[in-house]
Amino acid sequence: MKNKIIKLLKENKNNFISGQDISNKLGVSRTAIWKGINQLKEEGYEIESVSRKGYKLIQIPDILNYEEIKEYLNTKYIGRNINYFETIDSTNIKAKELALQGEKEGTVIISEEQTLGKGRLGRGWASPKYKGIWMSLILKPNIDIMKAPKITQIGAAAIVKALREMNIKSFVKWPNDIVLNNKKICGILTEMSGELNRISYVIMGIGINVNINKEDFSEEIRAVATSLKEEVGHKISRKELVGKVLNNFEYLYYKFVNEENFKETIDICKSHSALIGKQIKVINNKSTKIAKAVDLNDEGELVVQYENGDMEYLVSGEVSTRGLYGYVD
Ligand code: BTX
Repeated sequence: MKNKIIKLLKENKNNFISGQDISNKLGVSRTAIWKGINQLKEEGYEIESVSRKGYKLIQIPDILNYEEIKEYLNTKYIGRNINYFETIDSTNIKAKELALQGEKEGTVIISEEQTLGKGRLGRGWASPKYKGIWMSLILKPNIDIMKAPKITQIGAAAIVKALREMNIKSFVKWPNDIVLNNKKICGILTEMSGELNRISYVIMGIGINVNINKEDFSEEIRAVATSLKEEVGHKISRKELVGKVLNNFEYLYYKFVNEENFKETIDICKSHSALIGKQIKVINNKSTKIAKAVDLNDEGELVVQYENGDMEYLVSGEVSTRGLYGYVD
C-alpha cells in the first residue's frame, strides 16, 4: 500500500493531493492511507499534511528501497524483488536464509547498514549506515558447479562498467575487489551451496563504499580502503549506482548463463585490470611467491609468470594476490 501511495505523491510532487483522492484512486479507506503515510514518514519521506488540503511530498530520502531504485532499473528479473532493511547482521546471511526457503532467482537483499558484514575467510566488512551499498543477489544458475567462480567476475565487470557510466574509472583487482587510486572501494563475496554437480544457489554479496568519509573507517581499514566520495570529491547517488550495477549484471549474467558467452565480462575485466602488467605476490597457504600478472584468459584465470619463468593459471579462490606497491590487501 505504501508503495502505491508514494507513487501517487511523486506524481503530484509539489502539489497537495487530498486523502479522499488517494483513497478513491487506490480503493482503500482513509485510515489505511493515514497508516501508509505514517509508515512512509518513518522511512524518512518528508510529507506535509494539511487538513482539507491533504498530503504533499516535500523530500525524498536517500534510501535504497525498491520504490527509489526502480526508476534506474531496466532489468527483467534481477532486482525486481528487493528485500529492504534499515539494519541487518549481513545481507549474505539473510540471502542464504531466503534462498533455502525457496526465494526465486534475482531477489536482492539490501540493508542500509550491516552489523556483521562479512568479508572472505572470516574477515569483517565495515558497513556504516546510509553511506554505502550493502547488497546480496540470490542466483540459481543452471550451470556446471565448476563455473560458479566466474559469477564473481561478472559482478566485478558489472560494477566497473556501472561506475564508468558515472564517469568513474575503477579497476578490478582480480578476483573480487574493485580499487580506485590503489585503495579498495568495493568487495565481492560469492558463496555457493550445491551438491556434486548441481548448484542449489549462489549468493553474490556486493559492498561498495559510496559516501563514506575517511574518518568513518577504523585506522586499520583506512590504510587499505577508500570511498567514491573521497576519491571523486562529491557525493554519489547510491540508488543510481545500484540500478546501473544491477542492469549491467543482468546483461552479462544472462549472456553467461543462457548463451555461454563470458567474453564480454572478460574484456571488461581485462581493460579495467589493476593487476595485468604488474608485479604481484601470489599467496597461498603454503608460500608467497613474486610473479608478474601477464593476462586474464578466456576462462577468467589470472595468468602469472614467476621469476624462474614458470607460468601458472590461477583460478579464483585458489590463492589471493597482493599488489606489491601501495595497495595491500
Ligand atoms: P575481503 O576479505 O577481500 O576484504 C575484507 C578486508 O577488507 C578486511 O579484513 C579489512 O581489512 C578490509 N575492509 C573491511 N571493511 C572494508 C570496507 N568497507 N572497505 C574496504 N575494505 C574493507 C571482500 O572481502 C568481500 C566483502 C563483501 C562485502 C559484502 S557487503 C554485502 C554482503 N554482505 C556481507 O556480509 N558481505 C557482502
